[in-house]
Amino acid sequence: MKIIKKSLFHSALVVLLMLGCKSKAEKEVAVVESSKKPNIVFIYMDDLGYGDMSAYGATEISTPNMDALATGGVQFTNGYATSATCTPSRYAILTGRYPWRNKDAKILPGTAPLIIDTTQITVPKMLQEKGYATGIVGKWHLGLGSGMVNWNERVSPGPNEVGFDYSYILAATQDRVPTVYIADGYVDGLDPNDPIEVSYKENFEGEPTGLDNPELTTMKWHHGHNNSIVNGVPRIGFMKGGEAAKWSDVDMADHFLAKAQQYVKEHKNKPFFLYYALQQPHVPRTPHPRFTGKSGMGPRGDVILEADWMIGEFMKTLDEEGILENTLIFFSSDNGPVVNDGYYDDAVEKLGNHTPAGILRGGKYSLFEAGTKVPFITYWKGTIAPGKSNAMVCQVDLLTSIAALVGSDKTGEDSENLLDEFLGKSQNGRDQLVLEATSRTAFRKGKWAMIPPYKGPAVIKSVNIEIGNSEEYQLYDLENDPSQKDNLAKSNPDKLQELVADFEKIRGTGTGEIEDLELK
Ligand code: NG6
Ligand code: CA
Repeated sequence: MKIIKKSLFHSALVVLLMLGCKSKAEKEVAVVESSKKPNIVFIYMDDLGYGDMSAYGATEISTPNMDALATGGVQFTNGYATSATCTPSRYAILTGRYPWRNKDAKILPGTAPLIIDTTQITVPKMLQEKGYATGIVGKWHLGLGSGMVNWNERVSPGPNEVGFDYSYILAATQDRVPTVYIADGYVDGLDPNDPIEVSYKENFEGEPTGLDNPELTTMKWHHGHNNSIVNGVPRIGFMKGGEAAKWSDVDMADHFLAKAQQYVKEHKNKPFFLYYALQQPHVPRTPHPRFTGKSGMGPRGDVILEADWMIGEFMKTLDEEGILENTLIFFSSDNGPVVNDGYYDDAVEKLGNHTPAGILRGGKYSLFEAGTKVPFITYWKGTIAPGKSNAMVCQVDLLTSIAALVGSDKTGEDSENLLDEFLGKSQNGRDQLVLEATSRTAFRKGKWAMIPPYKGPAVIKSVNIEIGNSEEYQLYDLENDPSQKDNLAKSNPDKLQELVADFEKIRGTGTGEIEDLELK
């Protein structure tokens, strides 16, 4: 805090001095300066694993631009998404509220209604109140509208109704329809004579599908993903019309980068918040041809390199616009990694020695560490001193921490003020954390991880991930056993009791309705 206070004090002093002896124009400039708040940027990856960056130990792939954030900022080794899938993590990062409190915070179809209450406090709303311009570019996946959506009119409520002045999004995921961009609620490039229809229940007559027309696909589905075909890729869900508005998959990363850069350029003179939510390395992995084959690891590796390049270009823009030293960046991922997530895309065959989860057990969908422990970095050139931190921090903490930074009294229901940790001034972090994976929850306290018993398969075979189900309680000492090999529940009953009691205090005793994964 000290540095910030000092610089605010400094600018206030400058104002006073200037008011005394300068012309009117100069006085106005000085007043603007005095209210200068840092820009805040979230760079959010989709399914990037703890072991997918060289800064986090990857040796088979090189991510120099992501690494530059890690080595120039605070690199957290105990940083968590709240959840092992996308929608719940994205709910928490914006609301500061545990996603398991909202029964609708599960992987959403492209037709799902908005799951954030429009009266709920969110990071962008809190920042709007503090005079920030707020924008989102990239993946949304928090639902749109309040019932049946008509994609040919303005789609609302959506990001603009929960705090973003500007939104340029893909509605759900790259593998789900509608495969169009939505700009402030309107489908970008829609021809009114070719309206869009979307359904997750049944196909539209005469429209080809991955299931019936494999000859029309250039990417083959492995499980799920056999509905409407767009650009040769069979998707989840059915869609008709909207030809002119359909996105080009291979250009998506460049397209979002250009929007993010434009946003920065247009808002560089006021404090802004930008949520830049990249779509990689989630399926379908569709690198631009200039990245194809570059990783030697197939499309999954190629899109990680592509994303890394995008981040480098984005950082250059902040630098060129002269605002790098006035911008606090959070970099993270919404959940852990998955290799085969539903397409035959060589990810398994060409993985070689790469370990997307590093030494962690599990992956996306899992209550084991790899589900939620993700790369997590804060970067603020000139303000944050580079270093590593093993403080336990979570994306749910951003709301309250950022509120503290900008002088807002808003807090998130489950969001702790970890501003000092994020600025690299404290290594304390949270004491405890409830984690979620496909509607099941588990607990972290200190160095301990506890997973309560759950029925169901131990491994989701289609994706080949251990998701943490067991008929017995599991207790792991993460300091001595970060790969969770040794279940200490039986040998350490007191510790187990303590964690179960603390967990149930927060979570209640019922584990709620378990999401039907449909991954088999
Ligand atoms: C699953 C999809 C998977 C991915 C995931 C959402 C199938 C068989 N699998 O249901 O491919 O889209 O949902 O990923 O449909 S997330 O990162 O957005 O949570
Ligand atoms: Ca994800």
